[in-house]
Amino acid sequence: MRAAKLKIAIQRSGRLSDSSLDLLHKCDVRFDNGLGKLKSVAHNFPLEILFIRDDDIPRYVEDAVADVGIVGENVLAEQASSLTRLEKLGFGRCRLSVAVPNAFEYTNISSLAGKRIATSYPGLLANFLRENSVDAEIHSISGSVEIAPSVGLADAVCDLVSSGNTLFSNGLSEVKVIMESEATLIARSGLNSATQAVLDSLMFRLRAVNAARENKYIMLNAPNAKLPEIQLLLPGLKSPTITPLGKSGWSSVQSVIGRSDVWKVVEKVKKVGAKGVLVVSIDQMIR
Ligand code: PRT
Ligand code: ZN
Repeated sequence: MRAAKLKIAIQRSGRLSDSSLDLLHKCDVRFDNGLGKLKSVAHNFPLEILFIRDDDIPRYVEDAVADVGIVGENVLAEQASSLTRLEKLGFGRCRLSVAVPNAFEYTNISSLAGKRIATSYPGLLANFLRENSVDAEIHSISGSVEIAPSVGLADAVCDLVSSGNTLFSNGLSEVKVIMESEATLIARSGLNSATQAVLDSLMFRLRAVNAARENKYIMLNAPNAKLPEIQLLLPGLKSPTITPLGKSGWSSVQSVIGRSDVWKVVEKVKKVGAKGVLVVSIDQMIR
């Protein structure tokens, strides 16, 4: 009997492609992904990777052509997809926002009444306008939404924003965030038990990689007299590892800290008397 393979659909070429590939590689799944490839089979894990357009990913998963997929929450919401969201993946972060030309006199969302709004997200925009009882005209376009006001096609836009540079360089100001989004792992229901087991194993790795990304490993040397203070600053997973150094009266302390706390913690341990502080990345972390 052939071993079960899990089929994952990821974006072929676009903003989510590199991070999706990177995530699989960090999970130690090895495969070739030559340019233009539509499909690849992993060498060391029972996974088949399908490379497709992001908008088609939910449909591929619904139709059981793929078992799981990586796609932006914005695409799922626009397609009103009811597929199971297994895990937020922490990349492809953006927001769907309404933006208006700088000269537009905007006070609140009622200012959009009677206006033409260009968007590639007509479903989400329509819901938003309905929920806020604003009657506006939606112009559905598939790309270059940001130029619609300057060419006279619309009075406002509703588009994805990450850095805000595109809006800025087109003389538009973001006035209302409709939704926040990030890449998400989705799955169809009803996987057979063998395929589910492969998914469980991939999820185990994926969560370990994600947890690791949020944390750093810190190592430092400290005078023994300062250990109680340093221990309070470095709670670690259980408690820090403390081992004596060759030099008497000194110890080496090792611990895991949140990525966003690194600089704050490093400053504090330094003040308390730590020396030789090293901060390193973690590949996988299992709590
Ligand atoms: O060809 P395919 O259909 O697969 O790709 P696509 O062109 O439809 O999508 P792509 O690759 O542009 O985006 C894929 C996914 O990335 C989106 O569905 C979002 O989930 C996510 N994402 C994250 C973004 C952005 N950030 C983003 N900034 N998608 C698009 N943008 C665009 C936005 O539309 C605007 O044109 O980038 C511009 C704004 O960027 P900033 O940085 O100037 O604000
Ligand atoms: Zn697309």
